[in-house]
Amino acid sequence: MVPQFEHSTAQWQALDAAHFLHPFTDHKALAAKGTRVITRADNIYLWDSDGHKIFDAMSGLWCVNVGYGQRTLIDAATHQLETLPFYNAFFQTATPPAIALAHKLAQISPPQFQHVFFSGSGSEGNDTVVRLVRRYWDLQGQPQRHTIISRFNAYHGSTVAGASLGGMVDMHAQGGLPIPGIVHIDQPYQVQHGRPGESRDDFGRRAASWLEDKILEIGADRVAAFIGEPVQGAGGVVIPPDTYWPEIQRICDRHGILLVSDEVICGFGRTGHWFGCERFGTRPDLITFAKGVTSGYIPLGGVLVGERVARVLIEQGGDFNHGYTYSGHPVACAVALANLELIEREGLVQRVRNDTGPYLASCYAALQDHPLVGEAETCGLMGAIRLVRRKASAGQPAEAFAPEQSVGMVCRGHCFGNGLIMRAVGDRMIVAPPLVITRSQIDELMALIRTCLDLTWADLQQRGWV
Ligand code: PXG
Repeated sequence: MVPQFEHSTAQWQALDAAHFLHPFTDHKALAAKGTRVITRADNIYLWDSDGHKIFDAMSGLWCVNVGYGQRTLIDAATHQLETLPFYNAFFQTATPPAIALAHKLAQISPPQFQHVFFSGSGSEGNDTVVRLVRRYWDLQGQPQRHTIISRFNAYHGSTVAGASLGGMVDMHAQGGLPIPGIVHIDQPYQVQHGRPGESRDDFGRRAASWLEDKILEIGADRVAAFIGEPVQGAGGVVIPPDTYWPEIQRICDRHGILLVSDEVICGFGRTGHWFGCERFGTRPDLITFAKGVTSGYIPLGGVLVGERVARVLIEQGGDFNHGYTYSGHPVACAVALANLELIEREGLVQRVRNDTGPYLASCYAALQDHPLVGEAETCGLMGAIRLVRRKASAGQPAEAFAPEQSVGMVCRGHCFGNGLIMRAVGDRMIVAPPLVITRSQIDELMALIRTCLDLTWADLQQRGWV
């Protein structure tokens, strides 16, 4: 008998409040309010336990790239569960799905990547990054090259190393983070750090120069690596100017520092390329991946290891004392292979680059006329709208809401009420729909977004906030 999940919403909420501690949640507040229970999904839609249909414009949690209900992924998992549900990759063993997936990832990634280290999640992937870059510099006879530079407002996961690499100050405040040897520079977000009259390109170069300032402050011979998301996702879809990443690459090259691209969100087609580094013109030494590699059907993450690092690791030999029970889990790897083959077969990367991505961009450009919209911008199939109190006019910059007004949460409430999942990050409303979304579904999304913006505007007028 397979487990049956037949309860009313009220019963689920009572059991949930009694036993389930949710991630990143005020448990007291949630227990009082009652959790929302999602019971099934198809394509880009979800249904909750009351039967409401919901437009999932966040692909689950940035991961369901091929949409829900894809038969080939389900069959791949079922077949592998029947054949070999688990075996490990320790003690000189491997399983066919893990080997085949490593080969496939080498084929679809930029040419410097020929090796992969598997983990169970993006956080574990970034723990691997920390271990790997320090191991690399030890093997190079430069153990003092220990410090990793990251950025404020970055998200690199929630393990101790992941949260330390991340630049979320609220996370650092709980648990004495970051761990030693991890430092942060400001993010390339012009709204926050731009100067009056500065062009986007100039801002991008100036923001990149903060990396060089930090390297010189620490001493280049003490810096191991720089890590960044091509587009900061959880930070609010912060899309850097096109001048930013090429300059970061030049700075890393100049000082011999490893460049790590955290592609947990940007990988596997999200930006209209297999990897975000290809969109922004960098040649990273390591790529962290997770989420879209299996479209979230089953947990899997890892690190693509470029030849610069892999050759040292392999040729110098000696144990790398790191790994996880589920490194190369055969069911997860089988699902990933089916997922990547589906992305290829359906041409989803090209579709995002040439069709749905540009279409979403044009729809977002048309949102600029809305009184609440400061900026509306996209990259591939990621979109962000900044809600503002007053729009920019006659050389005056837009006026932001006070952070304590939490206008993003007000807007998110209207989205919830209208069957749309759009995330709020401060005053930024963000989407990242499944890559299978069609033009007509983008039209449906834009109509929902407009409705929710209108309702938010009316709500804020009533509160006297605009
Ligand atoms: N790197 C990046 C860039 C991520 O976005 C991780 C690492 C960690 O992955 P795991 O699999 O350990 O969760 C992530 C995860 C949000 C949100 O609210 C984003 C993530 C996770 C949870 C919530 O946007 N990204």
